Amino acid sequence: MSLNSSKPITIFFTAILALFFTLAVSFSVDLNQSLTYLWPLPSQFTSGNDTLSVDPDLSLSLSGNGGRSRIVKEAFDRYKAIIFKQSSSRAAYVYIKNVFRGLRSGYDITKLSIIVNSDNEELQLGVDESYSLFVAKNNGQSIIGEATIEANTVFGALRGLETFSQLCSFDFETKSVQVYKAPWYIQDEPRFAFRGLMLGELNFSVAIEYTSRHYLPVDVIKEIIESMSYAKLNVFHWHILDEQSFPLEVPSYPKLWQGAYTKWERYTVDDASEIVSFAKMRGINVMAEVDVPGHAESWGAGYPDLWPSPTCKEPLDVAKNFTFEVISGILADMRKIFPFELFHLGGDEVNTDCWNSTPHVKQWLQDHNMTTKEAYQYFVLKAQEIAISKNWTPVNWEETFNTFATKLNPQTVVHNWLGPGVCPKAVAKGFKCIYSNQGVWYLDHLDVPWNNTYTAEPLEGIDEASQQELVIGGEVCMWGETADASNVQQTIWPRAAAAAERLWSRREAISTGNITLTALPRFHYFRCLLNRRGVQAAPVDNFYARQPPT
Ligand code: CP6
Repeated sequence: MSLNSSKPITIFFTAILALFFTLAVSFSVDLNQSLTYLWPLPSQFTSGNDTLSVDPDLSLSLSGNGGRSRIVKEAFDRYKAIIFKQSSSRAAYVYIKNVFRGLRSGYDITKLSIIVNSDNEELQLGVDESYSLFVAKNNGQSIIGEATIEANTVFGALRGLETFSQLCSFDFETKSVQVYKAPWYIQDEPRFAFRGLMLGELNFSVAIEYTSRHYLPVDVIKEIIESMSYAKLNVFHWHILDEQSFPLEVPSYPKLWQGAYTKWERYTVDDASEIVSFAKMRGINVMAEVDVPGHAESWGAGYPDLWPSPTCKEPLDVAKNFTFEVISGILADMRKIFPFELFHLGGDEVNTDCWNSTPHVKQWLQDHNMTTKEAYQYFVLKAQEIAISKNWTPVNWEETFNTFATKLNPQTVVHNWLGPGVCPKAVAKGFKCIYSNQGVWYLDHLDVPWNNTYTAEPLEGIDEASQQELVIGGEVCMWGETADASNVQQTIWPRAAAAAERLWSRREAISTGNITLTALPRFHYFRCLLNRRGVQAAPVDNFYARQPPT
């Protein structure tokens, strides 16, 4: 048998898991009671009582059809740096009769085997992120080795690497990295396909300090994406444009980014592409947003014709073809940057009053026999058509559904934010839905305690299995009014992690029991893990959200 063949390993895992679950049941061992410092909680796991040491020169054996994956190799190197931050290489070279025979280090785990069954590295919604992870003492007979991750895709392997890294901790007594409670048998997969974090177009302008949003440098965005992978979040929703600023380069309409705060606070096409490929290396999709027509005033800085008039700069001019030509140009250019199948078209907070008081728009409405509300619908549907023609599935904030549900393209993904109510209604009408209830999942609401974020349930009020399936997941939102590069990470974390577990772990596993016992200690631990990895996550019980979990 060779390590390259995955079948025996699968059978082995299944047998071991079956054995352990049988034991767990027959001895009434309540797995929830054994504290496991993993976040988010895997769907199935068993542990034991062994403590294993891990070689700082841990080697990677990557096999299977995905055995040449750069994504996995680079991730292994990143995780190795994280795991062994505090310990240096101490392995000894072993020679027998002057022939180099390998590394002898006295460590229990010297090799991590990763088997990736498929070489398909396309990252889309619903990609297989499952993995199994096995960490045990080598009994001298095992052909598996000490630590093994098996996954169908490279993205499952990434999730397995994250879990493996969370099992490893530095022990200050022995000054070595240890895995406690081995042997570990973990079989894991996400509950929801869409587990997002939205980053609002954050401006802090070097020049205009009174503006309400903040620009974030590319490196800061990368740090945020990196930290998302620690919590197994997988969609970075980039709310890149808004009324205050248009920072993105659009080659088809090169004057658009004159709407940036300053010429130093912009993203080139290359910057955006780099963010997308950085995210992909971490199994994270980037969903870009062009929020029309209500949050687009900044577009007119370069092309004032997009404004109905100098006194009516928002919503964009519905009466001109030029408006839709520009949207089409922006989306055509963005399509080359953003391969993810979902594209966000905004559609929120549209106040159409000034359309009525602008003579040429008023005339157009009369000519087309439309109310302003119908013109809002006309605008949103036209934008949807453009996105669909570019082979994108449109996502819209919930106001579009609330205002003209039946007219929306049936592919539309409805993005909740106004309280908890819309997903049950949207899925009842056959639409897909993303849960982002602002009362609990808007991270810029600093007064929301972590446990409210944690207990929020995307499927609340949805009982039919066929309707539950239409909730593709949820997303926490980091709007940029109150944060810039100096505090964005501590505003995102740790509460984004509370939502991340809600979205990854099985509902039964995390919804039962007293979360003070089942989640809080692990949550504290994860917060510290973020700090150790250089992420400036705020304390769990912060000044604004001090009330204890109930
Ligand atoms: N910007 C845009 C915002 C918000 C929305 N869209 C927003 C509204 C209310 C709150 C937080 C954020 N700042 N473009 C709504 C989706 Cl409380």
